[in-house]
Amino acid sequence: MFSLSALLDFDDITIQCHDNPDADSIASGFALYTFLDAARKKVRLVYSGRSKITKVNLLELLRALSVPLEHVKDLPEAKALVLVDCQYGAGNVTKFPAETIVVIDHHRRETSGFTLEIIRPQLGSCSTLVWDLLKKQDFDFCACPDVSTALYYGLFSDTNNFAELSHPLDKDMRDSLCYDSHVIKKLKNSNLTLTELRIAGTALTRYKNNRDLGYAIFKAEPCDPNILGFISDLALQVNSIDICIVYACIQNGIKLSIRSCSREVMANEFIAFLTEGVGSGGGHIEKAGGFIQQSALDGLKAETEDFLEARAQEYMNAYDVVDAANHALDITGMAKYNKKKIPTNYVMSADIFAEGTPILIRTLEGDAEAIASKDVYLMIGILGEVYPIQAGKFWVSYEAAEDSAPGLDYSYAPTVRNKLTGDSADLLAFAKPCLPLTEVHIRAAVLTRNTKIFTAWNAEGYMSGKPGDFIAVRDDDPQDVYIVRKDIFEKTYKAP
Ligand SMILES: [Mn+2]
Repeated sequence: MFSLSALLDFDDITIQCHDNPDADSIASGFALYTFLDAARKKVRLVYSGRSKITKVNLLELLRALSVPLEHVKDLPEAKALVLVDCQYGAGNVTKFPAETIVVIDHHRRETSGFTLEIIRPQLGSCSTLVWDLLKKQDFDFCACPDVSTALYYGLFSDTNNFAELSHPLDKDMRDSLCYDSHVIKKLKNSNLTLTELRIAGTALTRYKNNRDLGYAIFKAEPCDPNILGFISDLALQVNSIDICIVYACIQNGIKLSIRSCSREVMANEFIAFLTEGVGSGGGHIEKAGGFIQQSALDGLKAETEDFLEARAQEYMNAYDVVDAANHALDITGMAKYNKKKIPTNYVMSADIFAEGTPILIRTLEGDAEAIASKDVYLMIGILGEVYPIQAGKFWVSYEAAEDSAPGLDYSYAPTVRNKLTGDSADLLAFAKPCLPLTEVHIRAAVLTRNTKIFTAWNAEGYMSGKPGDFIAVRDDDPQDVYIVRKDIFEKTYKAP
C-alpha cells in the first residue's frame, strides 16, 4: 500500500502539476510541498506547458495562500518526480526525465510502470487523496490553514461547488478541514470571466433536444469544468428539459456535467452508465459529473457527441421499471431461494455515543442519520452498507454469534459521527457478530434487462440492477422487492 513516508527516502523531490493546472492539481501539489518542506527536503513545485496560468481564481489562490508554484520549460533531472492529479506520460502533462516516478492521481488509469503510485478514480478530487495520505502521516491540518484552505478549494472546484461529490472520503474532508472562509468566499466569486460567460451563452443556444426520450445535450467550447455546472444548472430550468448532459473537450478528455429532475433517471446512476469502461463519474440524484478519457474514445473510433448520444439512447431505451410500492410483482417463473444463515455484524449505537446523541452514519452508499439509543442497533452488511434496526426487531430475527463475521474489508470502512461535536469513530471497532435465527424465504429471478425498482420506503430514488443481477421478493412481504448483485446473490442465497 502506498504511503507518503516512501517519499521521505528522497532528498531531492520535484512535484509536478499537470499543464494548464487547475485548483485541484495546485492544491494537491501545495499540500505535498508543505509536508516535504517541513521534513526538510529539497523540494520544488512546478508545472509546464505552453501557457502560464491566467484564470483569475487560480492567480488569487496562488497569491492568497503564497503557493510557491513555478512555471518551467525545462526541468533538471530530479531524484524523485511526483505527479499530482495526472499520470506520467499522459497527454495533459509535459514529460520530464527523472530517476524515480511517483504518481498520485484520481483519474482512470492511462499509463503504468511507475516506481510508486496511488490511483483512486472513485474520489472527487486529488486533494481528497492527498488529504487522506497526509492524515495517515499525522499531518497537523489546523497548524496549516493555507494547506487546509487549498485542499478545500481543490475539492470544491473539482466537484462543481460540492454538487457532484459522492465518495464518503470527499465528504469527510469537506466536513473536517478548518479553512479560511474569507479566502474561499473571494475564490468562489472570482469564478467567471466575461469570456466564460460568453462560452456559457453560446453553449445554451447550441443543443440537441431529444424530446421523445426527454434529454438535451449541450456542447461548450473548451472551458473550465466549473462553467459546465453553471450551464447545466441553467438548462435544467427549462420546462421541456428534464435531463441534460453538458460537455466540453478539455485536455486529453471530455468533462461532463449532468442534471436530472426526472424521477426515473438519477444523475449519479446515469453518469456511471455514460462513463462505464471509458472514464468515471459520480454525484447525487439530481447533479453529477464525470470525465471520459480521450484515449478510450480514440480506441472506440467514436466521435464524442455520437458516443454520448448512443450511450444516452441505450440507457433510456433499455430499462424496465418496477413500482413495488403500488403494484404486486408477478412472481410466475420466479424460483424459490432461502437466505443462508451467514454471520453478519451489528453495533449497539449506545456503545459509541451517549443516548440521545444525533449521529451521522457514513458509508460508500451515502449518509444516513439516527439517534444513539439503547433501542437502536446498526446492521453492517457484507458490502459495508449500514442500516438502523430497532433492538426489539433485531432480537426476534438474530442471535449473538461466537465467530466473527467474515469479509470486513471495505474500500471505505463505515464511520459514525457525533453531529453535535463532529467527533467521528470507526463503526467496525464496535461491531459484534450475529446470526439470523431463521432462514428468509424469497422468490428470485435473473434480470435480463436493466431494471429500476421504486420501493415504498425510498421516495427519492430507486434501486437499479443490470442483466445478470437478481430481482427478489420476500415470501412474507410481497411489497419487499429488491435487487441483489450477482456476486452477492451467490454468496447469500441458496436453493431450498
Ligand atoms: Mn482533479
